[in-house]
Amino acid sequence: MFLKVVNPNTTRAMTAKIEACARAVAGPGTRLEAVSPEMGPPSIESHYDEALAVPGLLAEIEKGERDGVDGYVIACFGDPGLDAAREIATGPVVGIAEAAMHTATLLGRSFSVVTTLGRTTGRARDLADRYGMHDSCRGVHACEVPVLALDTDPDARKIVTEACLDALCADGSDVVVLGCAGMADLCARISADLGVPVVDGVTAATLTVQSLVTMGLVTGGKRGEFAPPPPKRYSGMLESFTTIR
Ligand code: 2AL
Repeated sequence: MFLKVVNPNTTRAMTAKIEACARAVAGPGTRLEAVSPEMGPPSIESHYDEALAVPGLLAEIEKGERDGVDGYVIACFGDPGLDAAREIATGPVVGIAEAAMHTATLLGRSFSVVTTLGRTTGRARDLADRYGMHDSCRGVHACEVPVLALDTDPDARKIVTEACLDALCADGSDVVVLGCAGMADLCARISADLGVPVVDGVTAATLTVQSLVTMGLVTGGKRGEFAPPPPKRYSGMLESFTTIR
């Protein structure tokens, strides 16, 4: 099968890290491609960043359809553009927040999310509610390390680890969910250091979409809400997104 992991920000070093984490768990029969869109923000840590990341992300899904991709991962914890991507993709599309939260519910009664900046906690909370995690998600906490500093700040792992420990203590939860794709490479070490399950969404989403493709399942049977969007001519800078073939 052919899976495409889209990092919806344009920082290619982060995409390479995400690709390594996804490849580490993909099965031997899985071909995996990880990409950044050609346009968009270098990191996604506001509602504005998220909105402007979506067109580039959707262009990558559209390209994936032409390339014969069987399933997609959206590798940003805000799950940007997830529903729209599901409309235009033939196969399943899984966001890392939804995959990580669902995985966490299999590992304990409750989980805590540790994300980057405090300003992103509202979005994570909204997603937890949307995914029916109101009871399981005991808290969403920020480590206040910006997305790109996860790679450049020599203390990043220590700071994230301490935030995870604080979250576990404050919430009394069983599991930690890492709230950024840029934390994927920290997961195993933090889990070992804290002795609790720590879930990275890139890993969880890659394995989830691989399972869905293996099971031959597609979003909503590609009918109703998730059928391809009605043909429409888009204008201005969005002209290339026109859905009239
Ligand atoms: C993220 C993420 O996963 N990728 C990105 O650019 N921003 N999430 C976050 N909470 O900051």
